[in-house]
Amino acid sequence: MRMPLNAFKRALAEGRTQIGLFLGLGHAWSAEVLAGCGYDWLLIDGEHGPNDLRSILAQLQALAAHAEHVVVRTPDHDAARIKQLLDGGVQTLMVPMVATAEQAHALVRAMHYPPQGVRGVGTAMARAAHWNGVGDYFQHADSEVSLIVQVESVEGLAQLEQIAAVPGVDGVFIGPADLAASMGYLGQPGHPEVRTAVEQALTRIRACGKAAGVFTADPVLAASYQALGASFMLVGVDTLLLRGAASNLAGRFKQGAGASGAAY
Ligand code: 3PY
Ligand code: MG
Repeated sequence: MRMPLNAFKRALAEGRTQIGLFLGLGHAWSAEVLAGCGYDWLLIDGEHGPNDLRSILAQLQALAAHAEHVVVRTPDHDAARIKQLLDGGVQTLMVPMVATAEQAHALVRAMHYPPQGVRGVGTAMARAAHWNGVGDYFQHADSEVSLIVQVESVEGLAQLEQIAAVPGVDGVFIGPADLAASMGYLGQPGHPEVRTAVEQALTRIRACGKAAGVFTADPVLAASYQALGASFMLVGVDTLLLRGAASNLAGRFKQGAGASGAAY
């Protein structure tokens, strides 16, 4: 048995556009429903979504037969949790709240085996290695993992070039909601100053030669971010799609129904 290649990592390196969807419902069933809809990647959200290791594993299993690349967003920077997710078969991690190059270096170390990193060895228990069934696992494990760091604070923007330059960081993803909060505009990710900061950040990331990513549920904004060089985007959230569709249906029959809420 051979180690699967990380097609998403290659797409980011080659600048091929990757359109993705947030999975926040936290269940294998809904994750499987969303497979085959046409997205290039699906993000299982362990930061805000109601997920633990077992629910993430169940979603990975449900999505294994499908073409979408599955990325998992961690709740934090914990190296032990990162080890469990990699052992569970996640190849690409998105890590929130990265504000310094030191943090990015520590995350890269957590994802790599010694001597480059500090990832512990436990392939007998690892789905990623098909429980020692992948003969060449150690040859390829380090090169097939991929790290996306989220920069989403004023502090992080100040160190953007240094963060993007860290070897092992494959992409930098701007989080407009947290960035807005950090800039003093809590709940206003579409505020003109936040939008300008996002646009400048995307251009700066591209100038560093790294893949630039961002979330927006607004297709017009998504197109303008793409024009600025964003190559991987999250363009929607499963919870909001469900709520929006359900609210709109009710609105066709009942007055006062139909509002689907904010985009994120
Ligand atoms: C944010 O907007 O803060 C996110 O983390 C996702 O886009
Ligand atoms: Mg965020």
